[in-house]
Amino acid sequence: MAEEVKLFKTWSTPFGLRITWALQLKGISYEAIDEDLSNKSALLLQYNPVYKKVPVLVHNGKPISESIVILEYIDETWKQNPILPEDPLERANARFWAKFSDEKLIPSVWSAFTKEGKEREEAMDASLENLKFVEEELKGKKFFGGEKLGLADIVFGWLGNLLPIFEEVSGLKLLDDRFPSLLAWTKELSELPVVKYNWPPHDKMIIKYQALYEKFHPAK
Ligand SMILES: N[C@@H](CCC(=O)N[C@@H](CS)C(=O)NCC(=O)O)C(=O)O
Repeated sequence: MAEEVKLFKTWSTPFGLRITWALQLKGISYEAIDEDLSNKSALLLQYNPVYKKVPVLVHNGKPISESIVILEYIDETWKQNPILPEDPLERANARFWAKFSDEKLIPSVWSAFTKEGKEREEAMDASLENLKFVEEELKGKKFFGGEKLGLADIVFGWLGNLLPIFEEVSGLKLLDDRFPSLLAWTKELSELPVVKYNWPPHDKMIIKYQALYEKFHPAK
């Protein structure tokens, strides 16, 4: 039976980009459906009634939500070009860092982008502290798991495209030469064809996040 793979996403979502990379790494053909999050489709609401968010992967009519869950599903379903290592300890490590990205680093960076005054300073400090942990983990390595792109790299991909947009729009600087290993990692990542050819357009991202920034920081 021919497989049917659909990916509900938006043009800009870093969470959806993870799935695009994974599907393309595996060489899976799929249909991409771009949602308008201000007017979510009935299908999206049907497929992800709990979170009502993208990305959603629909494989032969069955929906899977939450990007890290989807990545693991993809890896278990299509075995070629594995994104999780064989060794249980290494798998646990990849999952640990993926969780750290979404539960610690993203909230701190998001607060630095959206808050003002003392709250922003605290969020910047927290972000820098979190980035230091990542820097330590990447020391002496090309990717999180070693020589090859894996789960943690895919999950941290937003550091390669979204963080520079946040920095450009807000004037805040997080990723600089205090983090040489992280900078080298973003370069390695962005040179991979699967990554390079799928970045959302820079100018469009600036317009989107400039508008968002202004919403959080209205002119006084
Ligand atoms: N934890 C989710 C986060 C997904 C997420 O936040 N998606 C955003 C777009 S970037 C969304 O669909 N937001 C719609 C909403 O919050 O109503 C994942 O990893 O998939």
